[in-house]
Amino acid sequence: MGLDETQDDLAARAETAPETLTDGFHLLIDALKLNGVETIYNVPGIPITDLGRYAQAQGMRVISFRHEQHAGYAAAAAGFLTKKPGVCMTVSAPGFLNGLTALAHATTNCWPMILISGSSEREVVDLQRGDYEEMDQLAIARPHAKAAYRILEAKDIGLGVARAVRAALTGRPGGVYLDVPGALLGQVMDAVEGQKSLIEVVDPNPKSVPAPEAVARAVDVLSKAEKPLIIIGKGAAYAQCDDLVRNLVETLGFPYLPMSMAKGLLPDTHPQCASAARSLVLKESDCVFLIGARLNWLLSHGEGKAWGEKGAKSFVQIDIEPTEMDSNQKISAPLIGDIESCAGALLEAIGSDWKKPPEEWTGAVSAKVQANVERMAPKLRNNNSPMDYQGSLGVLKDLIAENPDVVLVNEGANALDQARSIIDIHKPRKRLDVGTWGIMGIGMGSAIAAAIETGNQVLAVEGDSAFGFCGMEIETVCRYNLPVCIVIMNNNGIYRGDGENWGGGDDPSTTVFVKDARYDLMMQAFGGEGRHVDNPDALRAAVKEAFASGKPTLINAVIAEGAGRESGNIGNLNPSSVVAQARYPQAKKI
Ligand code: ADP
Ligand code: TZD
Ligand code: MG
Repeated sequence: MGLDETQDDLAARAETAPETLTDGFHLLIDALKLNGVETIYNVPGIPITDLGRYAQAQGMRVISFRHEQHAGYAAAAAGFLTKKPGVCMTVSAPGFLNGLTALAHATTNCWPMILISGSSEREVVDLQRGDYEEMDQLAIARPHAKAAYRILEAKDIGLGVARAVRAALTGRPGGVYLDVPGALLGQVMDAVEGQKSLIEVVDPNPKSVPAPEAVARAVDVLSKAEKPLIIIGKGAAYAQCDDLVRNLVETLGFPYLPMSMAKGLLPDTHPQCASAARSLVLKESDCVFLIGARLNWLLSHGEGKAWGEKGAKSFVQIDIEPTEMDSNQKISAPLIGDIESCAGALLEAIGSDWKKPPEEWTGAVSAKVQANVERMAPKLRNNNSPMDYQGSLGVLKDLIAENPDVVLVNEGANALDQARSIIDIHKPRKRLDVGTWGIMGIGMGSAIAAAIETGNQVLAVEGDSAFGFCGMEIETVCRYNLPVCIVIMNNNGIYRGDGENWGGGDDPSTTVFVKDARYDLMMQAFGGEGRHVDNPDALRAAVKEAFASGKPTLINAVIAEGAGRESGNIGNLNPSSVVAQARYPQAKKI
C-alpha cells in the first residue's frame, strides 16, 4: 500500500475506499493550511477552478477577483500587512502573466507572496505542440521572483509548498512562483502517505542577530553625530517590532523621517517627526541612520542637491540583506540582521547614559516643522468648489485622525504625493501605496486585502487615472460587502484635466479623460453607495457616513482641472531635450 501503487491501482481503490485516498488538489490545500495560509486571492479557470472550490469547502477564504493583477496586488499587500506570504492563484499563460506583475511588485518591495499558477503539461509545452494556454511559465517567472519552483508529483507538494513559504519569508522577503501543472492536481495517492509528506516550516522568520563588533561600530558612529537623522522605511513596518523601533528612536532622540509606508510606525504627530522639515534634515544632517529603508530613487540615491555637500554625511544602516550595503553610498556602520534583533542589540549597547543630540539641532528641526505646519494649516481648511488637493485632503486628514485604525490606501500622482504629505498616519501599517515602483493600479487589490486581513475600515484615496487601472474590482468590493470607502480625486485626467492636443487636432490630449465623469454611478451599478461631491463639507459628510455604515462606498470628488502638477512631485524624472523645448512652446508652461 502507498507509494509503490500505480495510479491505476489507486483508481481501483477509489472505487471501494475513496476515503483512504487524497489527491493533488487536497494536498496543496492541506499544505497551505498547515503553513498558516488562510486566504487565497484568485481568478478561477482551467485548471484551478475546482482548486478554489475545494479550498473554500476546506474552510479557506477564497476571494475571487475580476483580473489576476489585482488578486496579485492583494496577495502582495497581505504579505506586507501580516508578515506571512500572501497567496495568489491564477490560470495558465495569460492569467499567469497578469499575476506576474504583482509578483514582481512584491519582490521589488521585499514582501512575501506566493503566486500559484496552473500550467499545461510539460510533455506538450516543452515540445511546443500548441497546448491550451501553452507557456514555459517557470522560466518566465524566475527573473521576477525571489525563487521559482515547479511540482510534478503529488508526493512532492508538501516539499514544494514548504520551499515556497521559506523562500518567501526568510532573509529579505520576496515573491515566489509555484508552478502547478493541471495533471498534478488530479494525481491520487494514499491519504496517510500524503499527510506524512506535508511539511510545516519551522522558524520561517529566523532571528538574524548582528555581530557585537558591528553594533559597537554603529554606536560609535551614531554617538559622534552632531546633526543626526533617522530614516524609517517600510521594512521596519513589515518587521512588526513596533514598540522596539519606537523605543530606539525615542532613546536616541534623533529627528526622524518616515518613508511613506513607514508612516504611523511612530505617529506622524510625534515630536521627533521631521516630515514637515524634510528638505532641512536631508540637507543639513551629518549622520543618517537607515532602518529598513533603501537609498534608492525614492531617496535620490543619497546624493544630489537635496542631500547637501557630497561626502559630508556618514550612514548607518540596518538591513537583513547584506548586499544592500554600499549599493548607493558608503555605509560606515552596516548592521546586518533583522530589525528586532538589531534594535534590541543597539538599545542594550547604548545603555541608559546615552547623550541625546544637541538642542541646537533638534530645536532647529522642531522650529522648522512647526513653522511649516502652521503655514499649511489654513490651506487645509479652505472650502473651495471645485476642490483643490489641500481642501479635500485636509478633510481626510481630520477623519483619519478621528479614526486612526482606518487603513489608508493611496495612489495617483498629485493624489498620492499630496495625500502622503497632508494625511497624518497614527498607527503602524495603516498606509498602503504604490511602493517602490510607483505602480498605478494597486488601489483596489490593496484595499480588498486590507479589509480582509485586518477587518478594519479602509479609505482608498485614488487619482482618477490610478483608479482606472483597477476600477472593475469595485464589483469585488461590493460582492464581498467590504468596508471600503473609495474617494476618487477626479480632476479629469492624468496630473491635470486641462491639457490640450499640441497638434491642434480633434483628439483629446494624451493626458485627459472624459470631462466630469461620474465614477459614483459605476458603484451604484453593483449595489454599492455612490456619492458625488464638489466641496470639502460635502466630502466630510459623505466619508463620515461611509465610515459609520461600513458599506462599500465610492465618492466622486470633483477636483479643479488645473489643481495638479505634471507628475506630482517627481516631474524632475521626466526626460527633456532642448530641441523639444524649442519646438513646443507649451512644454515650457508645464
Ligand atoms: P522604503 O521604500 O520604505 O524606503 P524599502 O523597501 O526601500 O523601504 O526598504 C525596505 C528594506 O527593509 C529592504 O532593504 C529589506 O531588505 C529590509 N527588510 C525587510 N524586512 C526586514 C527585517 N525584518 N529586518 C531587517 N530588514 C528588513
Ligand atoms: N502605468 C503604471 C502601471 N504605473 C505608472 N506609474 C504609470 C503608468 C504612469 N503614471 C504615474 O506615474 S502617475 C499616473 C500614471 C498614469 C496617473 C496620475 O493621474 P491620477 O492622479 O489621476 O491618478 P492626479 O491626481 O491626477 O495626479
Ligand atoms: Mg487625475
